[in-house]
Amino acid sequence: MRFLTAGESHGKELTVILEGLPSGLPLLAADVDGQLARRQLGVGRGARQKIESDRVEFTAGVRLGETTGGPVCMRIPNKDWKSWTEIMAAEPSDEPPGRPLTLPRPGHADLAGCLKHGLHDGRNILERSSARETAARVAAGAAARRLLAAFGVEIASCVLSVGSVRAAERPAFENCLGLDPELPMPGEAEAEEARRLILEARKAGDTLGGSTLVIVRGLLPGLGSHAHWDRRLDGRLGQALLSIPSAKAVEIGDAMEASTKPGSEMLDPIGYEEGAGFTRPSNRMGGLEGGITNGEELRLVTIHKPVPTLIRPLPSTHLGTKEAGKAHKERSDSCVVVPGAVVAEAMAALVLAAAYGEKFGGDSLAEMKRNWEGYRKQLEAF
Ligand code: EPS
Repeated sequence: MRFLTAGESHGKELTVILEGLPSGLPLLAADVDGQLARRQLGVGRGARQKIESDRVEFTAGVRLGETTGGPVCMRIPNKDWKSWTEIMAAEPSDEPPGRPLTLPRPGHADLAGCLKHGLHDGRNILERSSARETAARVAAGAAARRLLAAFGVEIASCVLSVGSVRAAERPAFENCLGLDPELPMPGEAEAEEARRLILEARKAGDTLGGSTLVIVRGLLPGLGSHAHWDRRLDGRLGQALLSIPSAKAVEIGDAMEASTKPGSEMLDPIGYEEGAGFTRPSNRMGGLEGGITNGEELRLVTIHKPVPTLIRPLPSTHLGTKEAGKAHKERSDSCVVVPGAVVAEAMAALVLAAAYGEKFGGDSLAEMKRNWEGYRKQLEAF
């Protein structure tokens, strides 16, 4: 399974092509729109989300409510495009390009992208590196999660920290459900303090980062492989999560704490119960051992940096004149951990759906199900 996205933040639309879904998978626009709506929420979201109401249109690969087995193509129009038709036009113009970006934002792709492409106007870099692109990923992720749901796999997430405020503990799957979608952080006092910090940062023209937790339950043991570096599922999930624009680090299970304690305290003992099979009293390894799922919940923490577009910008240097100035200001979010959790869910879903495809193969959902049932019987008989 693979996907490609195209589209600029203020271009006409975002497009995603997802290839590798089996035929016969029920998939509705409503499945995708529900996830797109979640991505638009969050304390700290900026004015752009008031303009957009993201909806998907399938243009290929879905017929009469089911996947055909061909590539699924989805488009998400940018409503804001109507204010950018000249600046973002595909055809050349005699006018100088509008709204150039000449003072790169520290922390964004602007400077590195301009150096790489030999540009003194970073507009093209801003447009494509914008986190607007994550809407297309969430659309692809929604289809992936539909596939996983057919195999009893469920995904939830929450915000673990915002700036210096942390949730008192890392929650269980059930405790991620029913949290306030505007700030899904466990613990009322902590969530309230996080909200206060975000609003304070916004008022000060500043931004905040934080961390999010994705939990996946219902995964069978045996996905991924210990046999080669690029088949290890921890590495593949890490790459997927680290590709989220705000992500700067990923932690699997309680890896940070595990690194400070002896193995005798941090590894998860192996037990056995008739009927239930192998049991683990703890899950500090976060559901992955040796690059393979072990049947426990998958627990993935993503660390998100503060949004680089500051309303009170940091010093920067003009790309042309090299004169000192203040970094480019663009309408932006003051904190993206809430949508960041939704995007992390989508990226995890895409990797896991691919892993299900690899292990259970099949051109149709029915064929995949047969292979999955056969493997489940193998596990039961173990
Ligand atoms: C975003 C849309 C963007 C930004 C934001 C994410 O739209 P605009 O630039 O028109 O406000 O709000 O992008 C970033 C935070 C970033 O750093 O690129 C979206 O739809 O998620």
